[in-house]
Amino acid sequence: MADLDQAARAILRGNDLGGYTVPTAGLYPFQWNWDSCLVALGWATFDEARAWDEIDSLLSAQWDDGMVPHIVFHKPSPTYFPGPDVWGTGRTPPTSGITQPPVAATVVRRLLETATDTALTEARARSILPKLFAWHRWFHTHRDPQGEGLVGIIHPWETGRDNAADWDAAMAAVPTDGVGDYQRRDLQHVDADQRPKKADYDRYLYMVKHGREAGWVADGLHDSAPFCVADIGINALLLRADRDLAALAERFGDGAAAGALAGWIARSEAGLQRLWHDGEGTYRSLDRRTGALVDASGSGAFLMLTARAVPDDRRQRLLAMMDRWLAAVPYGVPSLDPADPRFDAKRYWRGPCWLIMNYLIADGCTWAGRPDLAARLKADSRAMVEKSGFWEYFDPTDGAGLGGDSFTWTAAMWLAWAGQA
Ligand code: 9WN
Repeated sequence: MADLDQAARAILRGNDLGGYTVPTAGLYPFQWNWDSCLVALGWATFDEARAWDEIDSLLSAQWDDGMVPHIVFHKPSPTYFPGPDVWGTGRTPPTSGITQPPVAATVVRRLLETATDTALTEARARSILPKLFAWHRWFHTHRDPQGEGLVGIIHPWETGRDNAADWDAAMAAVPTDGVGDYQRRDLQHVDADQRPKKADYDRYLYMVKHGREAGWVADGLHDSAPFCVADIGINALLLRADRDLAALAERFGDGAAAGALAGWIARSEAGLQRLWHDGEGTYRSLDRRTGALVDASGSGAFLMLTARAVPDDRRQRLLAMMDRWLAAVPYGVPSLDPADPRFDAKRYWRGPCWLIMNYLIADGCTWAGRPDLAARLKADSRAMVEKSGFWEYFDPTDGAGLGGDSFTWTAAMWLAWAGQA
């Protein structure tokens, strides 16, 4: 649809602060990690060089140990909390102290596949390969200190699925001592019933305080953090990205990187199967502090299809779960099992649909031999945008737009996928 294509491009241009795109003005006035990578796919549909700038600007804030931070505070803004002073990472440019799902390598491989300017694309992909490899190595060493084939996250914000029910029990164990008074900014932009609760924020801030007091030194944090979960979503996306990075390393003749990646891939393939919950027929995150699988079935599990990591018998059961969820709501994929009593159609990652998740999961459905499911997710994504516009997320019961408006990654997913034939 030409009008919506044009509107989507205008959103990207409007949220462009010069080499990087903010997710939406006001609510998120900085550069976010997985947003920027996925948004590069949207830029590439009409400006390939600008797509690479998006990824380069994110990687320019990479830490010396390899971590790529979840927020880069390129320019100050008073409209978001917590800002650089709360994170206290002491970096230039200022950044947060945690990371986000590593989708960069997957995006880069896709940009290579769809390139029209091959020379530009090859050169720019080759130039960032060492940075991507260093980031993946950071995950596999600092976040998997025992070499279990599962990386741990030390803050729900690292998963990108901030207040998912997956974290409820692990969050309940996080203290709030010493957090003090603070003023949230998100509630000045979005209704409170669409955002995480105060009890969540108190704990989010306690975890930031812990990291700050530990000097954000990667080595100890995995073991000392008050919260540590092997999230099914980030582990699946890391495995997928490892596969994509290995393909890139081979293409550009980096045998050493390809060899290391092959080792990590084998370890993750084995480690991830330990997250299978046979009773429910799905994968679940693992609480590293208790050693137990979490007590919620969330949409992160479907990313195992995106990772191409589900053996045949398990695949049928996981797809049956998706069929059941999609039969329960007119618009998919909901972020939590609609049959879960905690399902909340409007509250952020506890029910609503996200176009970026649909895009990633649809790719997995195609791999799993279910093009009908991939088509349903694309049609639902298109219908939600046509009905409501380019919102941050959508109510799965009626397709209403939620969260921030004129949202960059929703516009990007429209341009790269949902709005196209
Ligand atoms: C915290 C920017 C980000 C997304 C996350 C989403 C939300 C931030 C917040 O917004 O998280 O990182 O303040 O709520 O959950 O996936 O990257 O769009």
